[in-house]
Amino acid sequence: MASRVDSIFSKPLAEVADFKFDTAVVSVFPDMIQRSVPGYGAMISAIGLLAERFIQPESICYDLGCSLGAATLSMRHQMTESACEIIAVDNSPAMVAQCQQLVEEDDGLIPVQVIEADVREVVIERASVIVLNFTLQFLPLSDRLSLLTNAYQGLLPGGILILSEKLQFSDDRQNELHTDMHHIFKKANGYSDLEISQKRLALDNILLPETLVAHQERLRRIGFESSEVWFQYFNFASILALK
Ligand code: GEK
Repeated sequence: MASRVDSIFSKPLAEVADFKFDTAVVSVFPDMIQRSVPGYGAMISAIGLLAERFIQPESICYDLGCSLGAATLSMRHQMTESACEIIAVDNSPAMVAQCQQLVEEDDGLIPVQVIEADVREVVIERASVIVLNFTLQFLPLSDRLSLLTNAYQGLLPGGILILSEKLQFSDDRQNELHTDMHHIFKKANGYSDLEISQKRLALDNILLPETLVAHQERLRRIGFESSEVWFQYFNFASILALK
């Protein structure tokens, strides 16, 4: 799919509404996420490699908050285990429709089901790999424990959770530094100050980052044996949690 260039926030808006994963966002999403999330492409590639390492026979890989299925397709093309499938879930109808089309156009052999649903309502079972690539951060804080508990319970022994999130830091100077560096990253990728500040406002109420310690403590309380950061670029990190 030829992704259009993201210019959604390029004109001054009288009022900046909360960000929505709608048709306009879907049409520019690959460009938007590449230019906004430091290390996104590297993480997507590595998710495929991790899935290949941890896939178990006759198990399921879940991509929760799949957007256009980048992690799904990366896993599909790396895994050689045949008797398994991938379930990709998103609650944005526009994302799901486009993801479904991309999966159909893709030549991978592993079956992929694309489901329009809220990740909080998905039954997770026989999972060897669960991916939450920048999705948990959009859920209310009070819903995160139950989603991750559900994920833990649906994982097979030896299964993994890949949890990528924008991070907050407990030290104010670190917070400021990483926020600045993220903006410098976006500017280097062609976004203007206006685009950066309007997008930031649009995400203010809906993207709620937590600290690494908060993530790791919750994962430990749920039962994950260990969780470590395997990738970080400024305030964007990915955690690998082992059951
Ligand atoms: C990628 N993982 O390219 N239920 C289902 N989906 C949800 C929910 C929910 N409750 N809340 C948000 N989403 C992708 C990128 S984007 C991250 C993930 C970003 C979905 C939402 O519709 C969107 O598609 C996705 O989570 C977040 O690897 O844009 O920063």
